[in-house]
Amino acid sequence: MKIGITCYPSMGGSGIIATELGIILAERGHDVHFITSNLPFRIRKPLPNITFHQVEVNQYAVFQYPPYDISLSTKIASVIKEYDLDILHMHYAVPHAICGILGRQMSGKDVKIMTTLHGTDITVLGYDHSLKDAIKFGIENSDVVTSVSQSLAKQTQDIIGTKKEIIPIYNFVREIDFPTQRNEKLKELYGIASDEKVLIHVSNFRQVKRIDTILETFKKVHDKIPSKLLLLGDGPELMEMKRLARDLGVLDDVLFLGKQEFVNQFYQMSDLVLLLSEKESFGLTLLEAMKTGVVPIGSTAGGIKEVIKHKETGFVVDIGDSERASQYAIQLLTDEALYAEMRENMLADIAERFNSDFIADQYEYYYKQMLEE
Ligand code: GMT
Repeated sequence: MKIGITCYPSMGGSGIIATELGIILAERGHDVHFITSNLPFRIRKPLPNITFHQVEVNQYAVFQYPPYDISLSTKIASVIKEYDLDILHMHYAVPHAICGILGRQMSGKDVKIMTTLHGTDITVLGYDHSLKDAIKFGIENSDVVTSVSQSLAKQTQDIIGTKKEIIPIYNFVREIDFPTQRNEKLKELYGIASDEKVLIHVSNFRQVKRIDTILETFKKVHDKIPSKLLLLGDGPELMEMKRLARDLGVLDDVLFLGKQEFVNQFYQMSDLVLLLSEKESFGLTLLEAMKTGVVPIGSTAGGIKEVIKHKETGFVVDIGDSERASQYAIQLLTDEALYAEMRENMLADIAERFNSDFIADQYEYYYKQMLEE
């Protein structure tokens, strides 16, 4: 099949999933065309059947807001025509689903469109009245719509008010990128003593991530157990969270490490991964850490409770409940047998439910189904 893929190419879960899926499809022999503003950052090696088509945005002085959406649609139309695409796979509803439909119309070809919803395109932007109808249009005019969790599928129908079928297909990790292994030596490199436990959180530091709850949880753990908290990522909450860490008296033991490319290495020195968000359609960071072998504690938000099986592969707590999160963390960090049992369950569950080939098969199945219609 000849497949065009559009996503946000910079760091972020939706871009990672779109790129990794494209790589798997290319490895399976499909012709993959990324139509994006920049080269997706996970493409690090030459792959013969992957082509990158850069969207160039006109910066003409009259434009207060350069028309990325129009340029993207035009590029999509030209790639459809030049390469005779069969499928367009648009990741994230805004503006990509809508641009896919416009691009198809401009091309005059009958290319099939799959849209994958990732999270805030529905749970945040779906409440914005300047966008809601456009999102609905994008969803209802796509041939197949998928979401990264069952929770997001349900929320989409409720928030957007559509009866369109939304098919949940979970995210996945490329096994090769996140080998299950520990690397104690890295702790030394970051000045972490060998007897200290390591907690990790990776995000874009927005309010929905509730890093305040992460810090409050860490404070309670730190009071009982020698430990460090690794915070990876950057975003609007960063300065405020540094202030909070100082107020809680844990600043010296919280390592603000900024954006990092090789997150897998940080997971390899971690004992627990925390994701206590207030909205989270899936939480790809959990899966990456879990595949590495790190046991998770998440919140009940969105799809997190589909990723973590409570008391079986990790723990889930109510949003904002740092007390309960710290109790579970202390339990896991002090009871080796419990930790080992959960880790084993977790690795087995990931291999079964979030296996990259198993997930790619599902996308391929719906591609074929669209073409047969
Ligand atoms: O919607 C966002 O916050 C950005 C988006 C992204 O591009 O990383 O994150 C969403 O998509 C990820 C990949 O499917 C999911 O793992 C994240 O849970 C989801 N974020 C939220 O729902 C807040």
